[in-house]
Amino acid sequence: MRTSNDLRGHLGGLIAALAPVAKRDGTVATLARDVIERLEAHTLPRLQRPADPPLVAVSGLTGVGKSSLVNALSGADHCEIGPLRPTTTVPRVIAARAGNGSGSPLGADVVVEPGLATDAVTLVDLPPGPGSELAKEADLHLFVTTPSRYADADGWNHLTRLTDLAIPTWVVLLRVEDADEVVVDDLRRRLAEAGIDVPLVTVADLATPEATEELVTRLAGQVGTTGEVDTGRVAALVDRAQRVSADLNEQRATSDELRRAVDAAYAPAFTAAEELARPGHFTYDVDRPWEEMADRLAVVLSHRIGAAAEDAATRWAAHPAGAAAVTGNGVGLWRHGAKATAQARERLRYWPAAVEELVTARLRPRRWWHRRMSTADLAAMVMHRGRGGEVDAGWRLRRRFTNPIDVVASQAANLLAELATGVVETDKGRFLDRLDRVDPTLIDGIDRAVATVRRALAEEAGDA
Ligand SMILES: Nc1nc2c(ncn2[C@@H]2O[C@H](COP(=O)(O)OP(=O)(O)OP(=O)(O)O)[C@@H](O)[C@H]2O)c(=O)[nH]1
Ligand SMILES: [Mg+2]
Repeated sequence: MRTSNDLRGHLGGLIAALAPVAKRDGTVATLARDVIERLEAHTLPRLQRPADPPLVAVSGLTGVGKSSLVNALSGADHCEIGPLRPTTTVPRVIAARAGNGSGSPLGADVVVEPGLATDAVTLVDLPPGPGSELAKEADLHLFVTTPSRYADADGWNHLTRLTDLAIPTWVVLLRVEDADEVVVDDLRRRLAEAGIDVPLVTVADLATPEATEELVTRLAGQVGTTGEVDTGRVAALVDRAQRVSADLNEQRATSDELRRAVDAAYAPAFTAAEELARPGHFTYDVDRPWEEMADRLAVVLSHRIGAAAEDAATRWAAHPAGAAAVTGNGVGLWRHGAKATAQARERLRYWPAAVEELVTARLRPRRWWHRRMSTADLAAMVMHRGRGGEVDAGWRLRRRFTNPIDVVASQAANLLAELATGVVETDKGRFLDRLDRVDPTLIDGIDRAVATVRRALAEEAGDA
C-alpha cells in the first residue's frame, strides 16, 4: 500500500514533467497530452481503488448492437434496444455485484443485478461515438462492430482514438456466421496494416445461447488483475512518456543542425559588418554628412545580408526538416528581410548620437576653465579618428582629456560595428525564429520522472 502511494506521487511528477510539452504544437504534444489524460483519467483513480472490479466499457458506432451485447453479458434487459438511432444517449452502468457498496466512482443510473459477466465486472453501455469521461476511466473497451460495418471510416477513427489514448481495447465482431470467415480475415489484415495490436473476439448471433461464451471466459480472466496494481499497464504508459522525451531529443538535434546551417551562412555577413566599421576600411570624408555615408554602408551591408539569407535558405532546402520552412509563407527567407536596408540605414545613422554619448561619458575635459569644445565637435573628432583619419591634437589638447582620444576612437569604431552586426543579427533571427526551441531541462525532467516511476514499478513488482 505504501508503494502504491509512492507510485501515485511519482506519476504526479511524471504528469508535471510532461505538462509543458503538452502545451506545445505537433505530434509530440499530442502524445504527451494523451499520456497525461490516461494517467489522470484512469491510472491515478485506479491506483486509489485497486480492489474495484474491472470497468469494461462497450463502445462503437450506432446500431451495431452494443446495448444488445451488454444485455446478453449481464443476463437481463438493462439497456434499451430500439429502432431509432441512436437509441442509447447516456451511459448506462451495470455495476458488478462484487463492487456492491464499495463506493463505486460511477455516476447515477447504476443498476445492480447478477449476470453472467457482471458477477465481477462492471459494464458500461455507452452512447455511440468517441465516448464520455466515463469511457476514459474504463479499464477495458469493447469496440463493437459487425460484418456489415467493420470497414466504416468512422469506426476506425473511433478505434484509433482509443488506442492512441493507450486504452486497452478488444475488437468484438458481433453476428458472425460461418460464412463470415473472409470478413474476420479481412478485419485482422486491416488491424495489422493499421498497426493496431488488439485482440479480436467474434460473437455469433446473440440469439444463440453460447454466443458470448468466449467473451465471458476472456472477461473472467480480466478479473484476476484486480486487487493489485497492474504494473504492465502503467509501464506501457511510461514507455510512451519515454517516447515523448526521445522525440523531443530528436527535435532538438534537428533544430541544432538547422541552427548551425544558419550560423555558417550568416558568418560572412557578420565579418562584412565588422569590416565596415574597421578604421581605414573606407575613407570617411569629414566634409560629407554622416547620413550620406550611412546610406552607402547600408546598401553594402544589405547586399551581404541578402547573400547570407540565400545561402541559409539553400542549406535549409537541402535538409528534410528545413525544406518546408523555406516554401509557402517562408519564401521570403531566400532574400534579406523586406526592412533590412531601411533598418541598416536607420541604425548606422544613429552612430553620431551614440558617439556623442560615449564622448560625454569618456572624454570629459579635466579643466573646464580652458576653452570648451562642444560635444558635437568632440564627437566629430572621435568619429574622424575612429574612421582612421588623422587628428591634429597637440599635447595641450591631449592633456585636457581623462582618456586618450585613440582609445575612445576605437570604442566608437566598436559601437559602429555593433550597430552593423545588429542588423545582421535581426535578419538572421528570421531563420532562428522558425526553429523549435526545446529546453533541455524539459527533456531531463521527463527522463528523471520516467526513471523514478520505473524504479517504483520494479519495487512494486518485487513486493508482489
Ligand atoms: N440478428 C441480430 N440482431 C442484433 C444482434 N445484436 C443486435 N441486433 C439488433 O441490432 C439493432 C441495434 O441494436 P442495439 O443493441 O440497440 O445497438 P446499439 O449499438 O446499442 O445502438 P445505439 O444505442 O443506437 O448506439 C437492434 O435491432 C438489435 O435487435 C444480433 O446478434 N443478431
Ligand atoms: Mg445502445
